Amino acid sequence: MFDRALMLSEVRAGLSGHPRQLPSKYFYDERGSQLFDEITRLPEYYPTRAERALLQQRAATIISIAKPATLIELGAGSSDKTRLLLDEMIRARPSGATYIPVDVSADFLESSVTQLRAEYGSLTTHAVIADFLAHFTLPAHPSPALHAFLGSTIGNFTPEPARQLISSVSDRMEIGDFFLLGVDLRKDTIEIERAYNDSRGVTAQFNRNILNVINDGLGASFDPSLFEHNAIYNEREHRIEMRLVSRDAQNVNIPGMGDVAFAAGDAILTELSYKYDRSSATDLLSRSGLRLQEWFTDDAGMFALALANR
Ligand code: SAH
Ligand code: AVI
Repeated sequence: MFDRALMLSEVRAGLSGHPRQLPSKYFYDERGSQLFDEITRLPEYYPTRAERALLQQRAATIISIAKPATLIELGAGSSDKTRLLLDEMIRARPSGATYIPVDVSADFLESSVTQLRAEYGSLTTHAVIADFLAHFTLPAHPSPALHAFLGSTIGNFTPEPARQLISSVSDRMEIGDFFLLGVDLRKDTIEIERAYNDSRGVTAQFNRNILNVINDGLGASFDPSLFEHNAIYNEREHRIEMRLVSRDAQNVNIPGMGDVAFAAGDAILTELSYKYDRSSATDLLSRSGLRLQEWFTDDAGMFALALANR
Protein backbone atom coordinates (compact mmCIF):
# COMPACT_ATOMS: atom_id res chain seq x y z
CA MET A 1 0.00 0.00 0.00
CA PHE A 2 2.41 2.75 1.16
CA ASP A 3 5.86 2.60 -0.41
CA ARG A 4 8.04 0.86 2.20
CA ALA A 5 11.35 2.58 1.36
CA LEU A 6 9.74 6.03 1.42
CA MET A 7 7.94 5.24 4.69
CA LEU A 8 11.19 4.08 6.30
CA SER A 9 13.08 7.20 5.25
CA GLU A 10 10.24 9.50 6.39
CA VAL A 11 9.80 7.67 9.72
CA ARG A 12 13.56 7.65 10.31
CA ALA A 13 13.82 11.38 9.61
CA GLY A 14 10.70 12.17 11.65
CA LEU A 15 11.66 10.18 14.75
CA SER A 16 15.31 11.33 14.68
CA GLY A 17 14.39 15.03 14.73
CA HIS A 18 13.30 17.42 17.49
CA PRO A 19 10.40 17.39 18.04
CA ARG A 20 9.80 13.78 17.02
CA GLN A 21 7.11 13.68 14.36
CA LEU A 22 5.35 11.47 11.82
CA PRO A 23 3.81 12.60 8.49
CA SER A 24 0.03 12.83 8.87
CA LYS A 25 -0.65 11.02 5.56
CA TYR A 26 0.16 7.82 7.51
CA PHE A 27 -3.13 8.10 9.42
CA TYR A 28 -4.92 6.96 6.30
CA ASP A 29 -4.95 3.23 5.72
CA GLU A 30 -8.47 1.84 5.26
CA ARG A 31 -9.09 1.79 9.03
CA GLY A 32 -7.79 5.37 9.38
CA SER A 33 -10.08 6.59 6.60
CA GLN A 34 -13.02 4.86 8.30
CA LEU A 35 -12.10 6.48 11.63
CA PHE A 36 -11.87 9.90 9.95
CA ASP A 37 -15.31 9.29 8.45
CA GLU A 38 -16.58 8.53 11.95
CA ILE A 39 -14.98 11.77 13.21
CA THR A 40 -16.93 13.74 10.58
CA ARG A 41 -20.19 12.52 12.18
CA LEU A 42 -19.23 13.37 15.79
CA PRO A 43 -21.23 16.14 17.49
CA GLU A 44 -18.01 17.93 18.51
CA TYR A 45 -16.37 17.89 15.04
CA TYR A 46 -18.02 20.97 13.48
CA PRO A 47 -15.84 21.45 10.32
CA THR A 48 -17.52 18.81 8.13
CA ARG A 49 -21.06 19.92 9.06
CA ALA A 50 -20.15 23.58 8.52
CA GLU A 51 -18.54 22.89 5.12
CA ARG A 52 -21.48 20.73 4.02
CA ALA A 53 -23.95 23.50 4.95
CA LEU A 54 -21.85 26.01 2.97
CA LEU A 55 -21.74 23.72 -0.06
CA GLN A 56 -25.51 23.17 0.15
CA GLN A 57 -25.93 26.94 0.02
CA ARG A 58 -23.21 27.78 -2.53
CA ALA A 59 -22.60 24.80 -4.83
CA ALA A 60 -24.91 26.16 -7.57
CA THR A 61 -23.13 29.55 -7.51
CA ILE A 62 -19.67 27.94 -7.54
CA ILE A 63 -20.59 25.76 -10.52
CA SER A 64 -22.18 28.68 -12.36
CA ILE A 65 -18.95 30.70 -11.98
CA ALA A 66 -16.45 27.89 -12.74
CA LYS A 67 -18.59 26.03 -15.34
CA PRO A 68 -16.44 22.89 -14.92
CA ALA A 69 -16.52 19.93 -17.28
CA THR A 70 -14.14 18.14 -14.86
CA LEU A 71 -13.86 18.17 -11.07
CA ILE A 72 -10.40 17.22 -9.78
CA GLU A 73 -10.35 16.68 -6.01
CA LEU A 74 -7.24 16.29 -3.86
CA GLY A 75 -7.65 14.15 -0.70
CA ALA A 76 -11.17 13.21 -1.77
CA GLY A 77 -11.78 10.62 0.99
CA SER A 78 -15.41 9.44 0.87
CA SER A 79 -16.38 12.20 -1.66
CA ASP A 80 -19.48 12.65 0.47
CA LYS A 81 -19.75 16.47 0.45
CA THR A 82 -18.40 16.48 -3.11
CA ARG A 83 -21.73 15.02 -4.25
CA LEU A 84 -23.23 18.50 -3.75
CA LEU A 85 -20.84 19.86 -6.42
CA LEU A 86 -21.28 16.81 -8.67
CA ASP A 87 -25.09 17.18 -8.57
CA GLU A 88 -24.82 20.80 -9.76
CA MET A 89 -22.23 19.91 -12.42
CA ILE A 90 -24.49 17.21 -13.82
CA ARG A 91 -27.49 19.57 -13.75
CA ALA A 92 -25.46 22.10 -15.77
CA ARG A 93 -24.04 19.44 -18.14
CA PRO A 94 -26.62 16.68 -18.57
CA SER A 95 -24.55 15.18 -21.41
CA GLY A 96 -21.83 14.18 -18.94
CA ALA A 97 -19.19 15.41 -16.52
CA THR A 98 -15.86 13.98 -15.33
CA TYR A 99 -14.70 13.46 -11.75
CA ILE A 100 -11.07 12.71 -10.78
CA PRO A 101 -10.64 12.01 -7.05
CA VAL A 102 -6.99 11.83 -5.90
CA ASP A 103 -6.16 10.11 -2.60
CA VAL A 104 -3.39 8.09 -0.96
CA SER A 105 -5.85 5.78 0.85
CA ALA A 106 -6.08 3.17 -1.94
CA ASP A 107 -8.71 0.67 -0.72
CA PHE A 108 -10.97 3.39 0.67
CA LEU A 109 -10.77 5.41 -2.57
CA GLU A 110 -11.57 2.35 -4.67
CA SER A 111 -14.65 1.47 -2.65
CA SER A 112 -15.95 5.05 -2.64
CA VAL A 113 -15.48 5.24 -6.43
CA THR A 114 -17.38 1.96 -6.90
CA GLN A 115 -20.23 3.50 -4.91
CA LEU A 116 -20.13 6.75 -6.94
CA ARG A 117 -20.22 4.87 -10.26
CA ALA A 118 -23.32 2.99 -9.09
CA GLU A 119 -25.00 6.27 -8.07
CA TYR A 120 -24.01 8.49 -11.01
CA GLY A 121 -24.62 6.81 -14.36
CA SER A 122 -23.66 9.83 -16.51
CA LEU A 123 -20.46 10.67 -14.59
CA THR A 124 -17.06 9.53 -15.91
CA THR A 125 -14.90 8.78 -12.86
CA HIS A 126 -11.13 8.17 -12.86
CA ALA A 127 -9.65 7.37 -9.44
CA VAL A 128 -6.01 8.44 -8.99
CA ILE A 129 -4.20 6.73 -6.11
CA ALA A 130 -1.30 9.06 -5.38
CA ASP A 131 0.53 11.10 -2.75
CA PHE A 132 -0.42 14.65 -3.69
CA LEU A 133 2.88 15.87 -2.20
CA ALA A 134 4.80 13.92 -4.84
CA HIS A 135 4.67 14.29 -8.61
CA PHE A 136 1.62 12.51 -10.07
CA THR A 137 0.00 12.40 -13.48
CA LEU A 138 -3.65 13.18 -14.11
CA PRO A 139 -5.56 11.35 -16.85
CA ALA A 140 -6.57 13.45 -19.89
CA HIS A 141 -9.82 15.25 -19.10
CA PRO A 142 -12.21 17.79 -20.61
CA SER A 143 -11.72 21.51 -19.82
CA PRO A 144 -12.39 23.67 -17.95
CA ALA A 145 -11.60 21.98 -14.64
CA LEU A 146 -12.49 22.89 -11.09
CA HIS A 147 -9.63 21.83 -8.78
CA ALA A 148 -10.98 21.28 -5.26
CA PHE A 149 -9.19 20.82 -1.94
CA LEU A 150 -11.91 20.51 0.67
CA GLY A 151 -12.23 19.51 4.30
CA SER A 152 -9.53 21.96 5.51
CA THR A 153 -6.88 19.35 4.64
CA ILE A 154 -4.65 22.30 3.66
CA GLY A 155 -4.63 23.06 7.41
CA ASN A 156 -2.52 19.94 7.95
CA PHE A 157 0.49 21.66 6.32
CA THR A 158 2.86 24.31 7.65
CA PRO A 159 2.97 27.54 5.57
CA GLU A 160 5.77 26.62 3.13
CA PRO A 161 4.58 23.08 2.26
CA ALA A 162 1.02 24.52 1.99
CA ARG A 163 2.30 27.11 -0.51
CA GLN A 164 4.19 24.43 -2.47
CA LEU A 165 1.13 22.18 -2.60
CA ILE A 166 -1.21 24.91 -3.86
CA SER A 167 1.48 26.15 -6.26
CA SER A 168 1.62 22.65 -7.75
CA VAL A 169 -2.16 22.85 -8.34
CA SER A 170 -1.79 26.35 -9.78
CA ASP A 171 0.97 25.11 -12.15
CA ARG A 172 -1.43 22.43 -13.47
CA MET A 173 -4.29 24.87 -13.99
CA GLU A 174 -5.16 25.92 -17.51
CA ILE A 175 -6.78 29.21 -18.51
CA GLY A 176 -10.44 29.04 -17.47
CA ASP A 177 -9.82 26.58 -14.59
CA PHE A 178 -10.77 27.45 -11.01
CA PHE A 179 -9.55 26.34 -7.58
CA LEU A 180 -11.88 25.77 -4.61
CA LEU A 181 -10.27 25.63 -1.16
CA GLY A 182 -12.05 24.71 2.10
CA VAL A 183 -10.53 26.24 5.26
CA ASP A 184 -11.49 25.96 8.91
CA LEU A 185 -11.71 29.43 10.46
CA ARG A 186 -10.10 30.82 13.64
CA LYS A 187 -12.53 30.82 16.52
CA ASP A 188 -12.92 30.23 20.24
CA THR A 189 -10.14 27.93 21.56
CA ILE A 190 -12.53 25.81 23.62
CA GLU A 191 -14.69 25.04 20.61
CA ILE A 192 -11.67 24.09 18.48
CA GLU A 193 -10.12 21.91 21.20
CA ARG A 194 -13.44 20.13 21.79
CA ALA A 195 -13.49 19.09 18.11
CA TYR A 196 -10.14 17.29 18.56
CA ASN A 197 -10.91 15.77 22.01
CA ASP A 198 -14.28 14.13 21.44
CA SER A 199 -16.05 12.42 24.31
CA ARG A 200 -16.23 9.03 22.54
CA GLY A 201 -12.47 8.90 21.98
CA VAL A 202 -12.71 8.43 18.19
CA THR A 203 -10.06 11.10 17.55
CA ALA A 204 -7.78 9.31 20.03
CA GLN A 205 -8.23 6.05 18.08
CA PHE A 206 -7.58 7.90 14.82
CA ASN A 207 -4.41 9.40 16.30
CA ARG A 208 -3.12 6.02 17.58
CA ASN A 209 -3.92 4.37 14.22
CA ILE A 210 -0.82 6.04 12.75
CA LEU A 211 1.24 3.62 14.89
CA ASN A 212 -0.69 0.62 13.47
CA VAL A 213 0.07 1.86 9.96
CA ILE A 214 3.81 2.14 10.78
CA ASN A 215 3.71 -1.36 12.36
CA ASP A 216 2.03 -2.81 9.23
CA GLY A 217 4.31 -0.97 6.81
CA LEU A 218 7.66 -1.49 8.53
CA GLY A 219 7.10 -4.40 10.95
CA ALA A 220 7.64 -1.97 13.86
CA SER A 221 6.68 -2.88 17.45
CA PHE A 222 4.61 0.15 18.56
CA ASP A 223 1.94 -0.71 21.15
CA PRO A 224 -0.62 2.07 20.47
CA SER A 225 -2.25 1.56 23.88
CA LEU A 226 1.00 2.77 25.51
CA PHE A 227 0.54 6.22 23.93
CA GLU A 228 -1.91 8.88 25.10
CA HIS A 229 -3.82 11.16 22.71
CA ASN A 230 -3.18 14.88 23.23
CA ALA A 231 -4.57 17.80 21.16
CA ILE A 232 -4.13 21.44 22.15
CA TYR A 233 -4.73 24.70 20.28
CA ASN A 234 -1.67 26.91 19.89
CA GLU A 235 -3.27 30.36 19.78
CA ARG A 236 -0.10 32.14 18.65
CA GLU A 237 0.35 29.84 15.62
CA HIS A 238 -3.42 29.42 15.04
CA ARG A 239 -3.13 25.64 14.93
CA ILE A 240 -4.15 22.45 16.68
CA GLU A 241 -1.12 20.38 17.64
CA MET A 242 -1.92 16.70 17.98
CA ARG A 243 0.53 14.39 19.72
CA LEU A 244 0.95 10.85 21.01
CA VAL A 245 2.55 10.91 24.45
CA SER A 246 4.37 7.86 25.81
CA ARG A 247 2.67 6.74 29.04
CA ASP A 248 5.86 5.10 30.32
CA ALA A 249 9.52 4.48 29.50
CA GLN A 250 9.63 2.06 26.55
CA ASN A 251 11.68 0.91 23.57
CA VAL A 252 10.12 0.51 20.14
CA ASN A 253 11.87 -1.58 17.49
CA ILE A 254 11.71 -0.32 13.91
CA PRO A 255 13.40 -2.74 11.46
CA GLY A 256 15.86 -0.74 9.35
CA MET A 257 16.17 1.87 12.09
CA GLY A 258 16.77 -0.07 15.32
CA ASP A 259 15.39 0.64 18.80
CA VAL A 260 13.84 4.02 19.55
CA ALA A 261 13.72 4.87 23.28
CA PHE A 262 10.85 6.85 24.78
CA ALA A 263 10.84 8.23 28.34
CA ALA A 264 7.48 8.68 30.09
CA GLY A 265 5.97 11.92 28.71
CA ASP A 266 7.99 11.90 25.47
CA ALA A 267 5.77 12.98 22.59
CA ILE A 268 5.45 12.36 18.85
CA LEU A 269 3.86 15.24 16.91
CA THR A 270 1.38 13.52 14.56
CA GLU A 271 -0.66 16.39 13.11
CA LEU A 272 -0.98 20.15 12.85
CA SER A 273 -4.31 21.65 11.86
CA TYR A 274 -4.00 25.34 10.96
CA LYS A 275 -7.00 27.61 11.20
CA TYR A 276 -7.29 30.48 8.72
CA ASP A 277 -9.01 33.82 8.31
CA ARG A 278 -9.74 35.68 5.08
CA SER A 279 -6.45 37.54 5.11
CA SER A 280 -4.20 34.49 5.75
CA ALA A 281 -6.11 32.42 3.15
CA THR A 282 -5.85 35.21 0.55
CA ASP A 283 -2.15 35.51 1.30
CA LEU A 284 -1.61 31.73 0.90
CA LEU A 285 -3.44 31.80 -2.45
CA SER A 286 -1.51 34.79 -3.75
CA ARG A 287 1.84 33.31 -2.68
CA SER A 288 0.78 30.24 -4.73
CA GLY A 289 0.07 32.29 -7.85
CA LEU A 290 -3.73 32.47 -7.43
CA ARG A 291 -6.20 35.33 -7.00
CA LEU A 292 -9.18 35.12 -4.67
CA GLN A 293 -12.43 35.65 -6.61
CA GLU A 294 -15.09 34.71 -4.05
CA TRP A 295 -15.04 34.13 -0.29
CA PHE A 296 -18.03 32.22 1.07
CA THR A 297 -18.57 31.82 4.79
CA ASP A 298 -21.42 31.07 7.17
CA ASP A 299 -22.94 33.66 9.52
CA ALA A 300 -21.29 32.07 12.57
CA GLY A 301 -17.85 32.28 10.89
CA MET A 302 -17.11 28.57 11.32
CA PHE A 303 -15.70 27.62 7.92
CA ALA A 304 -14.94 29.21 4.56
CA LEU A 305 -14.76 28.26 0.90
CA ALA A 306 -12.37 30.30 -1.23
CA LEU A 307 -12.82 30.31 -5.00
CA ALA A 308 -9.71 31.42 -6.89
CA ASN A 309 -8.16 31.47 -10.33
CA ARG A 310 -4.88 32.46 -11.90
N1 SAH B 1 -11.95 15.64 1.59
C1 SAH B 1 -12.54 14.75 2.58
C2 SAH B 1 -11.48 13.94 3.36
C3 SAH B 1 -10.58 14.78 4.24
S1 SAH B 1 -9.51 13.74 5.21
C4 SAH B 1 -13.41 15.53 3.52
O1 SAH B 1 -13.45 16.74 3.40
O2 SAH B 1 -14.07 14.94 4.36
C5 SAH B 1 -7.98 13.98 4.36
C6 SAH B 1 -7.91 13.11 3.11
O3 SAH B 1 -6.68 13.40 2.45
C7 SAH B 1 -7.90 11.61 3.42
O4 SAH B 1 -8.78 10.93 2.55
C8 SAH B 1 -6.45 11.19 3.18
O5 SAH B 1 -6.31 9.84 2.74
C9 SAH B 1 -6.01 12.20 2.13
N2 SAH B 1 -4.58 12.49 2.18
C10 SAH B 1 -3.85 12.91 3.26
N3 SAH B 1 -2.56 13.12 2.91
C11 SAH B 1 -2.47 12.80 1.58
C12 SAH B 1 -1.41 12.83 0.64
N4 SAH B 1 -0.17 13.20 0.99
N5 SAH B 1 -1.68 12.48 -0.65
C13 SAH B 1 -2.94 12.12 -1.03
N6 SAH B 1 -3.99 12.07 -0.17
C14 SAH B 1 -3.77 12.41 1.11
C1 AVI C 1 -8.20 15.92 7.46
N1 AVI C 1 -7.95 16.99 8.42
C2 AVI C 1 -8.35 18.28 7.87
C3 AVI C 1 -8.56 16.75 9.75
C4 AVI C 1 -8.33 18.00 10.64
O1 AVI C 1 -9.30 18.45 11.25
O2 AVI C 1 -7.20 18.51 10.68
C5 AVI C 1 -7.97 15.51 10.40
C6 AVI C 1 -8.38 15.32 11.83
N2 AVI C 1 -7.54 15.17 12.83
C7 AVI C 1 -8.23 15.03 13.94
N3 AVI C 1 -9.52 15.13 13.68
C8 AVI C 1 -9.63 15.30 12.35
